[in-house]
Amino acid sequence: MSQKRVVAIHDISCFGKCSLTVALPILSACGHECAVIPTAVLSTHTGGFTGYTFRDLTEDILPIAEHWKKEGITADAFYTGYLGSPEQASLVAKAVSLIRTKDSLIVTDPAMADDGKLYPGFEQDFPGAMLELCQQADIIVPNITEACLMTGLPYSEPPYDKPMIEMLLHRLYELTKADVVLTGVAFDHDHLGAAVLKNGHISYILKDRLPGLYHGTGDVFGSGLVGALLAGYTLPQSTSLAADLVCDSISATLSENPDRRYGVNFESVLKAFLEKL
Ligand code: PXL
Repeated sequence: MSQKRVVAIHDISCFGKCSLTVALPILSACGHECAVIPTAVLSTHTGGFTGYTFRDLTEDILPIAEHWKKEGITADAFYTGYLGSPEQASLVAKAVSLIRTKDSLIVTDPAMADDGKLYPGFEQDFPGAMLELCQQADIIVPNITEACLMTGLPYSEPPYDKPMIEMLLHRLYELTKADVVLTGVAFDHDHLGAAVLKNGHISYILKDRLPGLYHGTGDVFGSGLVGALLAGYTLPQSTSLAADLVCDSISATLSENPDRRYGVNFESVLKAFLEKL
């Protein structure tokens, strides 16, 4: 199988292990080429740090894609994540349209919210912009909060019941026509995982819940998912492999780093992930 090229479109948070500093190492370790369109450079992510710098790269998004287009550079897949504004979401959609082929796989994580709240700095217009970006995707990877914001269904705390999860999955499919990997699914206090809707079929991938909530696990999950998909695994199989990568990363972090803002030690468990691929 020839090497796959994925374009990761996220910010660079210089410290805090999320977005591109997670996508690049994980996708490269999987053996895929990972080209990037950085959308902003922040000194840290916005989840718990204050006073972070933010260098906006909105003006570079389209010129990068236009240059690649001229050079004939294209990609097998696109993986988009955290974006800084509604304007960036629409420019990313344009950039992807410019360089995609009809066979490119587009995976969109509408990373914008968690625990019932939008991330700092985002306004109420952001979910609509992310929904439009999701409409271009083949696979979307929202958490429960993001799913509620994009569908307009009310957010509630876990545990959930199947009718609520399946309603979210079907509403998201109706709105985007994309396959859905819904994360943060929990039916009891001891298990946590994802629900996958593909071709009208729902699968649940639930793992033992670990103590500790760490920043950046959504990006470890998304990167593992894209890595496994490009290695030829099905969507439910890739979801399970990515969920294991997150669980192993959290286990490796629990004893050594209690500060959730610093992210997880995915580096120490990548070898085991790759052995399964
Ligand atoms: O992991 C999502 C993410 C990525 N990038 C930045 C963030 C966040 C979540 O808060 O703040 C800058």
